[in-house]
Amino acid sequence: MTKFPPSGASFLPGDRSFLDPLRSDADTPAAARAVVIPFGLEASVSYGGGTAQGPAAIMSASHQLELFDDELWREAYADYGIAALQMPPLPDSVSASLDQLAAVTDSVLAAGKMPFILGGEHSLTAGAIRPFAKRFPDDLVVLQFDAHWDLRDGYLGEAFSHAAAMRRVLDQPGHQNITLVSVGIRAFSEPEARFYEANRKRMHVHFGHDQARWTLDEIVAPLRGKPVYITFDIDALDAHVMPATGTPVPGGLGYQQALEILRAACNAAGQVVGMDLVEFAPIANFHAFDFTAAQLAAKMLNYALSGTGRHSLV
Ligand SMILES: [Mn+2]
Repeated sequence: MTKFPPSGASFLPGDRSFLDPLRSDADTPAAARAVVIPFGLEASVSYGGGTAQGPAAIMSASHQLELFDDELWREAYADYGIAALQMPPLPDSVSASLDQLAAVTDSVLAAGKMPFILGGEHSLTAGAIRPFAKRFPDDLVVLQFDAHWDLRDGYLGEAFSHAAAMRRVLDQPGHQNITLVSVGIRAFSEPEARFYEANRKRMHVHFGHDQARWTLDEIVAPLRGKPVYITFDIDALDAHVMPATGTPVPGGLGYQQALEILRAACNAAGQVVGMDLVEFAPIANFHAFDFTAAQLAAKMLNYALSGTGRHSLV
């Protein structure tokens, strides 16, 4: 039996956990189905920094969110329960950090709970995904929201760079059946384009420049009935909605548009097995963006674990 919480980690007390400390499940973290893992990895940043502070800013802004979900028309968190972990200090190297995260994610899954990692830079997904690849070797689908494709085979000498995150997900040793669905992509290099051309069987992409032609049905078709891991790089959102990120790119998703796709994805998936929200880099004294990131995180949990029905007023 795997130990839970995993060794070195502990449950955060209610007043430092996710959402309002006065929520009804604040004293029963062991019973929670969702486990928030704050993981402020920041090692391979290529432009603006600050994502190490992302998890703490999201956690603290989450205390200001309404517990009542405006679409589900109830305090949706109570359907599933939320615990948050205090992680041990990060090791020095990126690869040791990814090993640590893979071990923690594995223990959360072994306990029958859904891990939700708050980053931190996108390279963390390459570690987080390992236990999922092991458990769902035949049909795991990774749904990526991102401005960048992250398909480089390493960047600036770092194989586990944030710019290589999805490449590392797709080349998990022994796991060549992972499918990648990418939404909002609008900044990538020629080698990444060529990699896509050579791997189209495993990849579906919805480019930013094509937004007017996207349909929800088309985006979620590969997810139907499958185990789905959602990785949401916050720079998928348009830079005017979310400038608090290291490498913002114009021409991205609106907030409600992102929710609409998330809702459809959670509805289509056989099961959402895990999630991360990465690359949030808070801007000091500009709390609107902390709140946006926290609200997005809460919506992801509600859609994944509580349902996707709208305004069930009966
Ligand atoms: Mn990314």
